[in-house]
Amino acid sequence: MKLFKTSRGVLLQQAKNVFLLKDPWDELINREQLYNFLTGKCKVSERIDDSRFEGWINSHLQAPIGSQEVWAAGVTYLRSRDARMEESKATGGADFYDKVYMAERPELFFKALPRRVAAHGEEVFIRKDSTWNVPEPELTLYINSGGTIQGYTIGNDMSSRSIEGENPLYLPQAKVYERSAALGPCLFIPEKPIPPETRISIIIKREEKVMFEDEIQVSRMKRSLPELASFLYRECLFPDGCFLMTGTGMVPPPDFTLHRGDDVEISIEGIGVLKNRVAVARG
Ligand code: DO4
Ligand code: MG
Repeated sequence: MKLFKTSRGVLLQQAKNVFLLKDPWDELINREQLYNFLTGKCKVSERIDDSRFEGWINSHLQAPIGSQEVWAAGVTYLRSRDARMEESKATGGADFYDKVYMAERPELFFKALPRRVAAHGEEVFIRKDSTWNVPEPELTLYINSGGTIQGYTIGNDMSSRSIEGENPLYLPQAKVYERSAALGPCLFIPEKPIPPETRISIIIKREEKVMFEDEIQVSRMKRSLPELASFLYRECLFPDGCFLMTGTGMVPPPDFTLHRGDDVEISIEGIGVLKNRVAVARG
């Protein structure tokens, strides 16, 4: 099942049917058995025809987030560890990435307030004071207030490699700025947890030319998804639940940096495609 948040209401897609839900987003998704709750909703909600559904998705789609915080896990795939060790070699920060990859405690960091998150189709930003920028395609969990994973979406953890590479203590500036995160296009709520074979893929295009493409399976992640969720909930309360990006397994080669106007397309099997154009904030 998929939930699409639009400025006109929430659309629930189940197989070929689409229903309009009137519930406020935060209240709707913060459930212990979200899949079962939504199954019940299909029986009592108004059906929407295909053309109305498409129209709302094309013109009124929002990121699938209400008042939740967005957090992120780092160095959960070998590729992320290796790329970061390389970029911080000259400044002496490389060991930290290896240590966190091996440690029991994962790297978790605060990523975004909802207002900094781009929806599918909106622009993501690169920083004006950064010379080396990449998208990070990440399976993103929706965890309810009780700490259990209820849904999934696609996340883009936009990152400045030049700022992070200069000093790991600059991580918050490399990661947290206007439109440094994208989520969407929907919240996917399967009956069972997402399978480990699920493929995540990315294509970066510059004027329609493919500049970088790659894919990886979720099974290549070093940690389990519930393990990441349980560390995050150890000493934090999330009354409306929260979103957790689970780390990138794909990093473009060192000579690649994003340009204004590039298109980033991230796909995750079962969920869909999150597409955003790269821009620079005005001012
Ligand atoms: O260690 C810094 C951030 C790592 C990260 O964002 C990732 O591995 O996806
Ligand atoms: Mg990341």
